[in-house]
Amino acid sequence: MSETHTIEHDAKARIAAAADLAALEALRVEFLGKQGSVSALMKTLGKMSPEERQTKGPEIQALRQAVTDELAARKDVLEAAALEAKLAAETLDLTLPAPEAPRGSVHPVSQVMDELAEIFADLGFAVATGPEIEDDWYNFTALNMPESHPARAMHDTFYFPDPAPSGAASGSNAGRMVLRTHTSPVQVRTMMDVVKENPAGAPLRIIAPGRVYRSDSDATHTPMFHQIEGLVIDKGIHLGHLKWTLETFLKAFFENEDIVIRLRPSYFPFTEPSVEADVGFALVEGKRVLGGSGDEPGHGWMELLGSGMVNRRVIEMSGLDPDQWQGFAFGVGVDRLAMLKYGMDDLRAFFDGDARWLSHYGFPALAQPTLSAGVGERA
Ligand code: 2NL
Repeated sequence: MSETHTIEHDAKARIAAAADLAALEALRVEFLGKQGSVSALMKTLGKMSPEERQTKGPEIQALRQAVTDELAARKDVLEAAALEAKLAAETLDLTLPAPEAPRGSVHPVSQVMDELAEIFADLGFAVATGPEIEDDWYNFTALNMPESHPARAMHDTFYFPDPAPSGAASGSNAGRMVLRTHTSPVQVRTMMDVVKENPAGAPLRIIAPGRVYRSDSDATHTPMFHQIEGLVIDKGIHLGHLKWTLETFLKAFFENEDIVIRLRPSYFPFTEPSVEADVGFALVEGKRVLGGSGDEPGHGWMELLGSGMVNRRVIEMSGLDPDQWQGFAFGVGVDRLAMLKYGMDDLRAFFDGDARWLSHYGFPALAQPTLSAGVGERA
């Protein structure tokens, strides 16, 4: 056998036996590298006679091509095998559960606020927010509570010590800053924004949820608590609209079509007439179960929220014409709603930050309340 045949035979056998890409690369250097055996043969061409080169030339070129092809073919096979091995070693089982990790929970107050936003969004209400440190005017005066009004004392307000820099007449509360005692000032601000945008006025449907503050602390009162107020302004609004809205909201919130409410005359400076809404309950094994008229034997009425037709003086102070625009408003404690719906009996535990309480009463962070899935579902 000629030398080219010997080399080709040897190369084919060893390339076929190369176990990995590194071994194959060593063979490439051995045959085709600068000092390689095929390269050495190429160099002999120069010293040959033209006749010899005529026959040996193509033979050596063919050898070089054959070895190159063998190397490339083996490389493809080895690379495919390497990829297969890598894929087999690196598979991820995407059906495995996520690893254990610290998990927070959504506080029942946040959950209830989300539920309320969802329920009222469905009724066409937008969510309005505003400052917790309020100007005395927005918190009281604009709500028909002049300085002499006993309701200001009724509210046990946290006043800031210094008058606001804008400077009001001394000896007056005007310009004084307070921790807002209700979210009504948010609604006043929203009405005034509407007038700024449109001096003739425009209809409005908002809820104003958030923190409010009163200097009051006992088993059933905390100095900070959560309130949600609702306000509808339009033409020809009457108590019937208020009653339907409250009934519809409470049925959706408690996920109970049997909820019955009773409106009872009351007094708030910012509404006229003012009505308190009671919700009927039945006593079942000593526990209050909401639903049905409270007038049946073994039933009763529970005071739940305050509301009324917006006082025309409030509409006027917000810059709207009270002969054109009417409205209703209501206010309810969010903490109280959460306790009633989810069965907590101690308000103070809401603000202790006890991790065991939070993991027991909290909600999964990824479970957003929706009307279609049920506003109060835990999973
Ligand atoms: C309660 C009762 C209420 C309002 C809040 C309101 C807001 C504006 C105008 C008129 Cl801008 N009213 N809000 C009305 C009636 C009752 O809250 O028991 N709160 C704890």
